[in-house]
Amino acid sequence: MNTSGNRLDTLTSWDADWTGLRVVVTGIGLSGFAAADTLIELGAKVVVVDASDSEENRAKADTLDIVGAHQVLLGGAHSGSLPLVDGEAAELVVTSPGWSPQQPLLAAAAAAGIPIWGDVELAWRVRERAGRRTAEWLVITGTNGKTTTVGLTASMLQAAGLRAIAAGNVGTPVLDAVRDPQGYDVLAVELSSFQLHWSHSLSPLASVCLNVAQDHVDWHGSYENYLADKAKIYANTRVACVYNAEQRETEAMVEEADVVEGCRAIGFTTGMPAISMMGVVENLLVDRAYIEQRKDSAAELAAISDLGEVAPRHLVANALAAAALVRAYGVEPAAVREGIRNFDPGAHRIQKVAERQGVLWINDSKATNPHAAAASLASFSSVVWIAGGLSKGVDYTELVVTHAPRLKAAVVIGTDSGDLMAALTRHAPDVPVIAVPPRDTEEEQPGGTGQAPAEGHRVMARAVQEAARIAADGDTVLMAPAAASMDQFKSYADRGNAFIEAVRGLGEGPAQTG
Ligand code: UMA
Repeated sequence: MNTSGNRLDTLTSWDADWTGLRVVVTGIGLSGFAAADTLIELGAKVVVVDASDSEENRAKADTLDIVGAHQVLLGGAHSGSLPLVDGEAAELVVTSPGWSPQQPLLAAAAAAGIPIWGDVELAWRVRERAGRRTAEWLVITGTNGKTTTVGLTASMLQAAGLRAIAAGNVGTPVLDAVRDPQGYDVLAVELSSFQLHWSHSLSPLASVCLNVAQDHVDWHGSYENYLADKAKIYANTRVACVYNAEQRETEAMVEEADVVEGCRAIGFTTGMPAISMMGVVENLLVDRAYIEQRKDSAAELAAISDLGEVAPRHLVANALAAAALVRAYGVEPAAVREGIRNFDPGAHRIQKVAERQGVLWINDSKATNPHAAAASLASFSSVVWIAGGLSKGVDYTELVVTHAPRLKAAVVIGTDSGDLMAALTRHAPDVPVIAVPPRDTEEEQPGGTGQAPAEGHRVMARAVQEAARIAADGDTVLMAPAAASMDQFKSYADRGNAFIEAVRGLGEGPAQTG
């Protein structure tokens, strides 16, 4: 029986008594390292576990040893059972988001009744600290558009003269933002479904779930579990729960959420806004939620053209969601507009790479699930589609059925693309499919390392050559894989860069015909 419950209940600020708390931290990646480092600084007894004994992890382990970790256990042998901390059972596990609940160590902790927090839960608990400002949190989730929206939100806050940063799943662990010595007025926090699963007591000022579609089914066990974790974004929200008025599921999540008394529901739509919504009127982004005369008028926030030359509908929706969050904090319309104008959407999102002999080459490596790939496929009419990767257990039927008519051919990469291949064969039988095998023996260098990233770049080069053979004037070669990248690349950015490199390589000489 675990008796630490009462003690953990008192741990709600940096200045609480964390001394000697026995904690196992799982993972030594970005979030695990930040969690272990924080807990050590707080005086806890920390054991860190990670299945990978890589050189990078060993260097991190050395650093944690120096600052005072009790023990760092690297290698597969350690991640199957819960280690003791200084000879006694752990009182708490703080996990990295990539660790799924089915992972044996976490399953053992749960079975023993030991509480499991994510790094975000820990960050929430330590956000208040004597002598430092406490940042408000605006939290963002959704299957797609999180990173863009969190960037837009931070940009609008900064335009209002606030000290703000985009943190969380976007890349900077929330604990790093919380521990920043200068402190922040507001944090724009991107939360993945994994991070939400391991969060329990967050009470943000405003929250949004941008949209939902199938993703990460393998981690969560089912789509229903995934939705339930996404819905946690709204729990205990204090001022505004922002939902997508064009997707009923997100509104239902708000209706069912347990929020703080007085919290409002604010919708966003790319059409005409009803009362208590942000929306679009004659190419203007408008607010009909936070103004007094909302019954019969709306306030102009920005023009759609402020979002750039081409503003696809989902980008307009993301900007409206971000505006709804910052307006809940009290940011003025002028700063919303300036924040939009200052925002750089970043690479790898429907990014034009080249136009050669009438063929448009587009990198949408950020399309890591079918929902995101559908949005980019819909933007082009005759497509040679480069797709495949880590499927994460999603269903490709709808994507293939909907977009088969625009496919000239599909070039399939990835080590886990069986379901995608099957969907293409079944629902797009007239579309030629070229499979690029994961390991191309012809190109394997003797003595090569065989490491995933190098292999990925070779596979992408071959896929681009195949696409170049098929594409003709008027076609678009679209790399929108509808799958994660980690089977063959370091990240979606690495995959995008491999594509860009390969396309540029085509320009340097006649396309090879393989
Ligand atoms: N590990 C194990 N056993 C496991 C799983 C992982 O030992 O079963 C170890 C790995 O060897 C590695 C460490 O755990 O050393 C990695 O932990 P992690 O996968 O949680 O990754 P972090 O480096 O901590 O990065 C995490 C997020 N990663 C994931 O959720 C998978 C990053 O989001 C996030 O930017 C970072 O925290 C800071 O908050 C990335 C992501 O891919 C971008 N997110 C997914 C997405 O956007 O779809 C959810």
